[in-house]
Amino acid sequence: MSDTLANLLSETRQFPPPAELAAAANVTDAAFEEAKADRLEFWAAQARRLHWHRPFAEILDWSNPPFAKWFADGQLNVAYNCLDRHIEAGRGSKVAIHWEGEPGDTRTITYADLHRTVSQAANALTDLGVTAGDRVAIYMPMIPEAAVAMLACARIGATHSVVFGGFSADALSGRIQDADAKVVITADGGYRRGKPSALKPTVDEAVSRCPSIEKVLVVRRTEQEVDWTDGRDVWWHDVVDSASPEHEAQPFDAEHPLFILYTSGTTAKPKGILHTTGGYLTQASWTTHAVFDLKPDTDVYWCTADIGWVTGHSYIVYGPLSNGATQVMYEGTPDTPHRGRFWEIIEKYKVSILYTAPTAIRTFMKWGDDIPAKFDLSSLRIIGSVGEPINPEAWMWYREHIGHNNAPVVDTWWQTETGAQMISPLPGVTAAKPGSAMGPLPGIAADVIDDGGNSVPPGGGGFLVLREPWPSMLRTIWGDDKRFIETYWSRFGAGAEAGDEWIYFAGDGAKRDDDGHLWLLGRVDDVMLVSGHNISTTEVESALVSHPKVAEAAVVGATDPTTGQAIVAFTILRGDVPEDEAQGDALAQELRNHVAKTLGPIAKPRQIMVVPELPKTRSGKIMRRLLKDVAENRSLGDVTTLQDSSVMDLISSGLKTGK
Ligand code: 6R9
Repeated sequence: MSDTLANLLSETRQFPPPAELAAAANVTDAAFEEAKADRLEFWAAQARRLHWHRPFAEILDWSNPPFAKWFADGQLNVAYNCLDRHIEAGRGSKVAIHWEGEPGDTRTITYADLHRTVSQAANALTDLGVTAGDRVAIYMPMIPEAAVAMLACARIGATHSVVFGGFSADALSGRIQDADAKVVITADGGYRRGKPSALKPTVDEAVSRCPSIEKVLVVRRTEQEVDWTDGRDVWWHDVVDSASPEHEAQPFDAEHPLFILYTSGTTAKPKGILHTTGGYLTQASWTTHAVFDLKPDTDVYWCTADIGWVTGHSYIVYGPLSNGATQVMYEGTPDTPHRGRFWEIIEKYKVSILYTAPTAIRTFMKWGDDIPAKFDLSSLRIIGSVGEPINPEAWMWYREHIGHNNAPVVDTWWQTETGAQMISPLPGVTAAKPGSAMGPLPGIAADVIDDGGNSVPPGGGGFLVLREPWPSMLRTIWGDDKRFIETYWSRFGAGAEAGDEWIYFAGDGAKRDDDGHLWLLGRVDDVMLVSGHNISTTEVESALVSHPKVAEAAVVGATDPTTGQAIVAFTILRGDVPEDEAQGDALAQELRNHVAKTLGPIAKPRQIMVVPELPKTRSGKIMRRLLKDVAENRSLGDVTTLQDSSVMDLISSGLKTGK
């Protein structure tokens, strides 16, 4: 990005918090004042919300940047914080998890139940030879045992590495090998889209290439036939159910490794992001309390992510459970057995806090307003978004059709690397603008800088960076300190030999509006250069989605002989657009003009293609790289991280027939 991003989109709507919510909010404006007065003391106070077996004296050790140590002389146990202390406070009979299986089977799990099962699993893992510091891979469907497995590892100080249950044997074996894991915890399968989907065969194939694996612990969920390797494979119900429910949680150092989670680079080898114990739990726990305003006695919380994604780690397992929340956990897809499944679940459990992704929200828009309208969503009081920039139109739809024009929308920016939320409105404080993540949370030093490393003024755009270490920051890339420094710390500041300050940059562009609020513009590799102007794919996508006929859009910059790059847009239309209109040139022209009118003629797409689906990763991010291959008439690059690999066939065949 040579000069700053064009500041195209402007948004004047702003929605202050409902007065009642603001009056009773867990966190108020005062938090910003406290953090400003003493940032480290602010985080120390949040750390003290947890139970420390040995209190810390030192808050931050930044003597060897960019390797941070938080609360390093303190000791704690993550599982103790998520379970035992709630039971000791007399809340054992409180529901921790309302689990909803995709076929409609349900389980209600109290904190006492969860504590017992986690203790048994901790004993069983110990009997299988797992000790503190060992790595355990977890490859599971969305069943309660997935959370139990993570907590059992945390309880005994084993480092878990959760691999998304949809990944291939190659992806799984690569991750097991990189982490040198000793045990895999898996299931026979899980339910997806109305049918059992097997997991064990993938584990068998992966493990055949992983000599480090000694045991495979298998939960029975679908009762599918499984191949069995005697001596290696062990049924969960054999060893966990019979294990002692007595287990005393041992304290671990605050910097003890809690988990590794792999993020895929675009082409390179996945990076094993390492998170440790005290700082991670401090920020995951406090942000759950602050950003969701979680009231454990009255709220019912639901995060729709998969535990194979960082959102599932921080906002299904560690954040909510450390706060003693009651939450919903759902196994399957939003359209099984019908497209109102999410809303049915919200009505059934009276969910009050919902956390989901823009990709899901845009899909619901496409399916039509009438579907959520059939359900009682009045219990919802806060609705969150994560994973991608949320288009203003999708934000408004979410607020209106899901949040009954009243529930604050919290658009939360963060990354696997940041461990917990970093930039977000606070629901009782911030008057949020549709599409903006607004500003850094208290205690977070986010900035937008230009190529030269200078903060951009209001109205400017550039690179989103973090100028100070934060408690839940990644500590390194597993086994590769050098790559950690090169990837995140070498573009600006001390790592680039430009000053003494260490500046973290992980690839996102952002702009600061005239009021100083932040707008995330996607990855900087997704910025297009059209006739010398930098235009973000996000802004053009938002302009397209603001047209009443468009449900979803993905935009790429394709090489163009005259303009350098030209804008090519792939759009999914809303359900009610008739087929003949969808296929006609008139609509494409109308959409091109709409973008030109919204953002200016420079952003007018050269080409608009109507497609039935967009290629997405498992966490819902659009894979623009593949669309770029289509736009530039190239053969497709690697498709292994696609959620549904047939999507690219659909797109290509749709284009050939002129659809
Ligand atoms: C939590 C998670 C991180 C990348 C991040 C950014 C994008 C996430 C966002 C957002 C705009 C938001 N991202 N939240 N962009 N607004 N609210 O998604 O982690 O899977 O590691 O992805 O996702 O581009 O850099 P991860």
